[in-house]
Amino acid sequence: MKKRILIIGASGQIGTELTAFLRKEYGSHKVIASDIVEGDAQMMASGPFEILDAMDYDAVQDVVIRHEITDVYLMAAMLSATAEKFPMKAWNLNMNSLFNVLNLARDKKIEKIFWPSSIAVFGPTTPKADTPQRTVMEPSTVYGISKQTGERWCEYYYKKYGVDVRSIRYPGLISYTAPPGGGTTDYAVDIYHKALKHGKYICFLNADTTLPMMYMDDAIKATVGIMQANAGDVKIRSSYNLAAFSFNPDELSQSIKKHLPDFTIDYDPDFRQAIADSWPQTIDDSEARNDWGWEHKISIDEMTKIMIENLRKEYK
Ligand code: AKB
Repeated sequence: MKKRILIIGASGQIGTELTAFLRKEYGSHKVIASDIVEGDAQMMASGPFEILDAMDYDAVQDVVIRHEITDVYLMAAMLSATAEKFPMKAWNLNMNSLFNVLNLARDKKIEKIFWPSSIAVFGPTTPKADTPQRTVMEPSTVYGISKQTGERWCEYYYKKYGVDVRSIRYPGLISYTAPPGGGTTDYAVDIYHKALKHGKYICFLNADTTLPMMYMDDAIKATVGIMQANAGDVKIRSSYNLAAFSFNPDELSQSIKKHLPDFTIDYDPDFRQAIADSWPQTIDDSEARNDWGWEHKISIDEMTKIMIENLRKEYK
């Protein structure tokens, strides 16, 4: 099978792990990583890398043609907290990058697209518990508005032009390799670093702020899983709800205390509290489970064990 993959935004939190996974799965030379900044040493050494601005249509097209790309994973985006500070920049990045790849697919220059959406598509009027796939969606953040709009465009390009675009609504993602950048769920990564480094953490969300979360390995499995699914099984072409578990900062701190009993947490909520308060607490992802066989593997406590074991090496 002639598959050649381009990852746009490969140097970020998800892109770093996705690149490593896809290079193992398909062979290093078939997976071209790209970003506006270089990736980590492992990424740069393990396969081709292109400096690429996701908003520059000609540059994206040039890389696609030169490397005979079939599949694009568009991971470049400005996340919720940063987007509130730079609304127009966030809108331009999140929308223009999507149109660039959708238009390349419409014009038959690529075959398949993965584009991530987010739980941020939901808003304060959405039911918070077991949030259904289809429900009230009135996002109140710039990031959420861009993701909801992107979902509508994905479905439109699928129906109107037959573009094979696939998407999932990521919850907060936790990993120990590349750091997250500018999200509201970032505390759930930072807390592990601070727990190991200082034994304490000051959280920018309140103790009882429950949000949907997932360990990165499961998120990568879902991402590659939906891309490998038979086209007929991918029935939703806007974006699929996806879930593993939900927790609040207090519950996460209890999980950390099982390994670091002296760990303490304090709370000093900032503007990100309002963003978190507008999002669901738990997600109904039964359509992803039924349509293309999604299942998560890793629990909160398993995640904590993995995070602490790996980050311990960094803070020795
Ligand atoms: C963020 O917090 O902005 C992201 C997301 C939930 O999409 N992690």
